[in-house]
Amino acid sequence: MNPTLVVFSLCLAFCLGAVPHDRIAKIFKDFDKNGNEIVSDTEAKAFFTVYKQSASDTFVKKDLFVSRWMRTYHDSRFVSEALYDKVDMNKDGLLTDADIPIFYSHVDKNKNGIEWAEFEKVYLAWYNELE
Ligand SMILES: [Ca+2]
Ligand SMILES: [Ca+2]
Ligand SMILES: [Ca+2]
Repeated sequence: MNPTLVVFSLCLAFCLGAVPHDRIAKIFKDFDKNGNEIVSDTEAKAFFTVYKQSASDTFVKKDLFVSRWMRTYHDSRFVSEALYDKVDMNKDGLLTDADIPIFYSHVDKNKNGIEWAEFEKVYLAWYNELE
């Protein structure tokens, strides 16, 4: 195989396959604070609390979430805004503590904590809806 073709094939494999998976893996790792490969309900709540302006706030501001998400995970503004709307599970326009249990049970289908496969499945489903 000539070098140009090798570079092209590598890019094709990497660009199409690996990029979203790397991103999801990083998000999952940030959720899973204690690194036991299961996201507990406490870890899920703590993950979103980080996006509040102050810990006593009752909701996460959309503009803060979006700018921070874009900076941390390099998703586009469009995707980051759409993710906020997705995690706003009760569709009242705000990401609050009330949304987290709904989000949690949506992802954790078999009720044993959120595993990687479950997390990846939901993220990819949401991501693909946006394209
Ligand atoms: Ca964990
Ligand atoms: Ca909500
Ligand atoms: Ca599970």
